[in-house]
Amino acid sequence: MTTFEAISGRLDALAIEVPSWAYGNSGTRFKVFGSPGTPRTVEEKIADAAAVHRFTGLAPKVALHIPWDLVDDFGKLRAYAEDLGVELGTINSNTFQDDDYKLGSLTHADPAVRRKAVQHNLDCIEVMNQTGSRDLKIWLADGTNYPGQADIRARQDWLAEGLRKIYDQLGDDQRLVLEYKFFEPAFYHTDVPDWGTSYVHCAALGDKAFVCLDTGHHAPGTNIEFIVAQLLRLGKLGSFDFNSRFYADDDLIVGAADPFQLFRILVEVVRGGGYGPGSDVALMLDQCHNIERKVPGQIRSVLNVQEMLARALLLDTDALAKAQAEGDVLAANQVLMDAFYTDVRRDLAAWREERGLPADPMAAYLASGYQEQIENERVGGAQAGWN
Ligand code: PSV
Ligand code: MN
Repeated sequence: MTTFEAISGRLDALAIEVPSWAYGNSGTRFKVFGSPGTPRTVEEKIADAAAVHRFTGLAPKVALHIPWDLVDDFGKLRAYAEDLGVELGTINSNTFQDDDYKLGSLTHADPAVRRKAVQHNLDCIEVMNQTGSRDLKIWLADGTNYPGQADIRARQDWLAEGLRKIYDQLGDDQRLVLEYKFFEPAFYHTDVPDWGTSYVHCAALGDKAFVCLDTGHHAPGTNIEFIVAQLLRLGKLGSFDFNSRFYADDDLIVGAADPFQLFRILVEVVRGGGYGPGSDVALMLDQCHNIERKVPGQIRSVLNVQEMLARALLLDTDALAKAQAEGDVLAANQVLMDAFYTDVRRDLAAWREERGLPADPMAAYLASGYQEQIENERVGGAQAGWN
């Protein structure tokens, strides 16, 4: 059995990217509840993200969504973030909230709409040049609701053409990550529904294109760790959007619905070289806090990732390989479960203290007065949300 002491140094490499929109209001189609202290500006979102990093030491980057986080001067925003101790991360383009995109964006039958969607992504690359971001993340709401509604084959060709135009404008150190999702908002077909479709387009584009895996974007029961293993094997896993779900794309706190699944995913991440100083895989969150407070919601999320990562690192890979080679089904399963069932919470508390972090980041946040401060200060103005 591997000891915590043996793996504790490896935990230092954990750097999670939090989404700016997690700090804004969100909800379902039934209701979006406001909450006291919700940011009104992108600067306030970044301040909240910086608080998560201050208390946990785990979240040094914030992902932005354009146009939700559009500002006049991204160089200034970058300096603002850096002063607070965080960097600006992935730039998410948004071709799903404009009336023109009702029937598609990069896959729309009208070339003018396709051009507009391409141009928006090129504008996002310009933002990346100013923020110093590496990744452009593209998720398309494109799809249809009824059989026969559109030419699903032609749409793949238009998609390939549009992605090529975007890809060709990437700088040498920039990447495109293409996120897939099996349904919603479209209910019959989606133009990038699965990892295979994303992989096909990324492989055609070249070595700066990668697949983005959002854990909430699969049919129930899908073996996500297998997809992780396959994409790492192919060298095409670019990033994660971590969240958890009970039913569809619930965007709940990571590890809340199924901690064992999170563990199994992280085991394959570690095994496949997707974690650590040599890896370019971005560990991002994509979450919404509809009813819980948002900053502690993010703190809980990053702590859950750290906890399951520690358990994944504790896996006795030699013992596992031996049992697998011997075809010892029960022993192999036991080795895996031993790591999963290991309670690392006290060890992690000590690990944090050794690094000058609060042993219990959640308690430290709640005692810090930050929540009361933002609730008192952020009065008036329009609370941020998905607009
Ligand atoms: C789509 O459901 C998605 O996962 C994409 O990443 C979007 O950009 C994001 O949600 C917004 O939260
Ligand atoms: Mn996502």
